[in-house]
Amino acid sequence: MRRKLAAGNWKMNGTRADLAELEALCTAHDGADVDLLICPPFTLITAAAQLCDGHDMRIGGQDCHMAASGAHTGDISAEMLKDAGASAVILGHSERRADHAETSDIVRAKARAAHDAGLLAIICVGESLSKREAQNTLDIIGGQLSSSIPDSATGENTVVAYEPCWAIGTGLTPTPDQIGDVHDFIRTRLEKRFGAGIGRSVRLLYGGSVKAGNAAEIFAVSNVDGALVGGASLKADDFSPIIKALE
Ligand code: G2H
Repeated sequence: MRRKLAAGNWKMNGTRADLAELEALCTAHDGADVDLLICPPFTLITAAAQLCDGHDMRIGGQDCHMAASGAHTGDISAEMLKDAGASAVILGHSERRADHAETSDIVRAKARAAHDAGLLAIICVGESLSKREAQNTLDIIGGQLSSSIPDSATGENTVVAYEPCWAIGTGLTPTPDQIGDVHDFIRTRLEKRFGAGIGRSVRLLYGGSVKAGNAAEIFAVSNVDGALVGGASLKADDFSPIIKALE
């Protein structure tokens, strides 16, 4: 039985004042029947982790470098995230793939570094609108899965997030059938590569314009084990109903 996960991706949003939202979430959801994670910007990780200490809320990063240390100005290693109090990291988000030319090979190396540091790697995959319209969605997702997930993946250290690029921050969402088709495909691919034990234990999140109004419908889809939520995770009043819909 896979435990559900509600993960918030604050992206490049948030200063110390916004930790009040995190505090409200911590208080409201202690004892939640699902796993909870907020991934704030790097600058807030230490303070966020201290704030959440003793609560049922974990903190994660939004990226890490593939190397353990070295001359990489401006980058952060997986070990540094862990040291700052993070227990997870989002990798291969489409905004990183687009803004920083991250390939699936790079994402795989980063995920390997995350595993080595003891972090949960949330590996994102998703097709562009043109690929969806050309009916190439499953080819794209299959390729991203093969190249982005390292052999070290298990159900404990890896989560896969399906985030169609055209649904991110746009207010557009795929139909439940479209989400189900992709999630079932991902599950089958994981089972084929890693065997039934690991393949069935990796949690699959949907991400892309999840909000209170569509969460229940999305969570009812087969092989959806939770959500990676961007805009609607910034305010406790927006994220709380999504968490409740998952419980
Ligand atoms: C997709 C998602 C969070 P949003 O990027 O990863 O963002 O919910 O704002 O579409």
